[in-house]
Amino acid sequence: MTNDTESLEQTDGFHLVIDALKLNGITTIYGLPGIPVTDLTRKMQAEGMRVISFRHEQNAGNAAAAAGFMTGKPGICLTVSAPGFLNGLTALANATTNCFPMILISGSSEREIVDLQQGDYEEMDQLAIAKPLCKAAFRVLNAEDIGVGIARAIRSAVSGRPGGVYLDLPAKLFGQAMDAAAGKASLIKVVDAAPRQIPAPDAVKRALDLLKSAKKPLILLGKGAAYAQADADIKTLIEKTGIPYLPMSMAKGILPDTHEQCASAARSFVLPEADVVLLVGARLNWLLSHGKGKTWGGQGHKNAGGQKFIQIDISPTEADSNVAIDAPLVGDIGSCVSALLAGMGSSWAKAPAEWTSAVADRKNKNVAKMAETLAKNPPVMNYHSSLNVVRDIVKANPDAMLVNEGANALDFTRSIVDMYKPRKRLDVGTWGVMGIGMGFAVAAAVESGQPVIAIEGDSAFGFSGMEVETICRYNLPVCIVVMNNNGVYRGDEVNVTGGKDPSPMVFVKGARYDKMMEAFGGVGVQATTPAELRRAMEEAIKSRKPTLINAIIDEGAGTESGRITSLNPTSAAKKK
Ligand code: ADP
Ligand code: TZD
Ligand code: MG
Repeated sequence: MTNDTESLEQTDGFHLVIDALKLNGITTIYGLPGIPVTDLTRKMQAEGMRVISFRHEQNAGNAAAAAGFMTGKPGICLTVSAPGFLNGLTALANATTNCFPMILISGSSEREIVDLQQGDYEEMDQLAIAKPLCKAAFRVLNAEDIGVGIARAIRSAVSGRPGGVYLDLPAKLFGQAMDAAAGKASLIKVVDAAPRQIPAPDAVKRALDLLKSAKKPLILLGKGAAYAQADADIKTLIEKTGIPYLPMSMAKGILPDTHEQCASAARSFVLPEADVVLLVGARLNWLLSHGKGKTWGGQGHKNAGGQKFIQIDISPTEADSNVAIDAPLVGDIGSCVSALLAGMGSSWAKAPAEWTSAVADRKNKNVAKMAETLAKNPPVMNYHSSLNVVRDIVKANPDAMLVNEGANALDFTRSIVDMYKPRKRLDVGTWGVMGIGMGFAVAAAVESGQPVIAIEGDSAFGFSGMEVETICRYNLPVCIVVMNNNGVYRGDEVNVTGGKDPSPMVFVKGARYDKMMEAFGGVGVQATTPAELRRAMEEAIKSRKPTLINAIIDEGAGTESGRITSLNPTSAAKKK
């Protein structure tokens, strides 16, 4: 028997996976080889894909997530079964939490043996384990279904609220042969993977009516706004209305942080004072004190501050998650913002001058105070004197990517280092997770081609530090600055018992992280002064050589948990 699509040539599962990804414009894979995906990585490279091979799957997964955020296409992480899969799973769950599109593709062991729990090599029911931790999870058993499996994974990752998707590919699938023409015909090129979602006209009107009534309006930009790539319309909205705005950490740079309407330096003034707040791709989660409490001018920590909220979000169930949302605007940010602009027409009144000048006054005062602090040059570097250098370097290199993790190293960098362009800042995100550093840095370099500056707490760096070898192997233009204060939050704690073990919070004193980079052929520098740090960073950016600068920071300069000390539980038990 013959039919139209039959030919003499054959293809197999390996090639159908590769062809399906390439057909959908996916040409870079972040992963770690081993049974059953070793040959897949080789064949991917042979077929012209870029395969970035990591030392630990969590870092490959974080790289895929960052790629997803930067490009709007799902980043792909490829792992082996059971332990490799589990190593990648934290990154998948983190991507889902951050609303970043990624697909974790893991090889898996023989279904028959796994399902009877007969003890296969790396046996695990991966699909069942992944399901509650991501947006969607699929398994493909037959080669002719690979096209559908990859199409469903792509759509699930990027449509609606983006997130992580798991795709389970059992070992047997890769070797399955089928007719080449039939295989080609089985592949799907996904059309309009993230369709626009136009907001309802009555919802737009409700939002505009509320905004018009505001005496003290405020716009809050979240990382959803950065992800949406609607930069020009967002800028027009802000400038046309004259409303002060606050960028969340990864929304920094949608407009330059130096923009006159940026209210970051007056955050604690504008949040409780505002009467109408327009949220653009930002959830009222813990990062915004759940929209209530003192931060918002509420009496106690459960009391709302009385603000009215307009919330633009693609997820229809986000509104009212923490406080009442008066005007939900459900749709994609591009469509919602342009609908607001269209509805405003040409005679929209600017935000009241009384409000905008009060915000400007407060901001200017705080900026002047900060400038004084930054100009100080204490004998041992602290967060301010070192980050003052980073601030200048980023200003001079606005196209560079900035990766940032740690506690004090995160909080001070976020507030001191201005960003000038959208989607240039990648950080610990919604979970405040340590370990994203080197994975994000690799993806930032690979996806943008620009120099990457990674500002890392010494503890934070330790979670993914082995990837300095990956950075050297691929010769990526990454400059890591380890803010070395000898510990978690601070380096000066001692064991209160006087025993031999150190405090749980501290590391080896005087550790030379720069030598780690030298071990793999990169440039290592120890910097004890701002001048040394500046020289080393300038050289790293110019040379584009993998560089690690061990920046010595006063070990007493940090505070416990940085800005979120209050989240530490304290005992209510009465003590004698
Ligand atoms: P941040 O931490 O910066 O405050 P969040 O991660 O809390 O930001 O919020 C991002 C929000 O953006 C999520 O609720 C998500 O549903 C939404 N979002 C993501 N992409 C889009 C988009 N293209 N259009 C509309 N909303 C989006
Ligand atoms: N583990 C994971 C995966 N994520 C976390 N957030 C933590 C542990 C707890 N944690 C923080 O929240 S910040 C931090 C840890 C361990 C490290 C802070 O130390 P650092 O930064 O050296 O990175 P500073 O500059 O010393 O504060
Ligand atoms: Mg530290």
